[in-house]
Amino acid sequence: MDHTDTTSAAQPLRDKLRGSGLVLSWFSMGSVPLAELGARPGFDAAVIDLQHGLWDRMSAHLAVSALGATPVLMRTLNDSDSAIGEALDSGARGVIVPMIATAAQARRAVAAARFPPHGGRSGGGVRPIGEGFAAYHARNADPLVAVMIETVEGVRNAAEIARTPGLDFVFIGPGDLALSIGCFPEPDARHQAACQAVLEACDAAGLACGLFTFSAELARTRLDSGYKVVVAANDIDIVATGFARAAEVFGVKAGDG
Ligand code: 3PY
Ligand code: MG
Repeated sequence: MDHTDTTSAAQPLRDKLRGSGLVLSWFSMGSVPLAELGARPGFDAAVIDLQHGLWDRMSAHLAVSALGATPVLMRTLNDSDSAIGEALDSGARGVIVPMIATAAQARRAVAAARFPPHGGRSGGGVRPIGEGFAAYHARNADPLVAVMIETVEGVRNAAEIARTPGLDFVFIGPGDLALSIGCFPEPDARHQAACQAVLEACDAAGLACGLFTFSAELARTRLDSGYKVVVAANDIDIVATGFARAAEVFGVKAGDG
């Protein structure tokens, strides 16, 4: 499928991926107003995390409305056809599919996001039908698809995964990768080498590579070192550190009653 379709709703994100990269905000707490506030500074896209976040189907749908012009990507619950189709039915511009370890899994994820004849996605859903399915289809037949490499097996297969036709980027999950390598919670040289191997595999395939970053400062550093997708802020850390900082002013430490 042509990835320079100017009528595609995902095209502005694809252009940024090829240019300066994507700086994301990330939302796990299942709160529509929190996502609305957090997306206001104007990051390139907001991610609604359906894998580890507290979102249900309705709140994820409402978050897409509340975020208005901010493009939304959904991190899906898993790599099943139904999880990918359901996430896209919300009106999201694309999906980030977790725990992909093989090229066959990556190919299936891409196919699950595309309508026939390019894939197997079922047509339907409140937003697509409400918009008028023909118009929806014309703009959303080619959503952004990213797969997460976050296991030792995924790193081993990174070169093959990165060559998956129709894939927009690979996204590294550093936390799960550390668990898989056996160096959680202190990533070591093996972790660094694994991330570098994935980045190089993507470079060789001409594919953008991103990774989850836990702070804006780290996001900036990673962007400067060749990664094309980073997370500037996530709601759990922003809320937790914000309250902790306020408590410090009063000399209150975590655990004080
Ligand atoms: C990981 O670090 O494993 C992630 O999935 C980040 O969200
Ligand atoms: Mg993970």
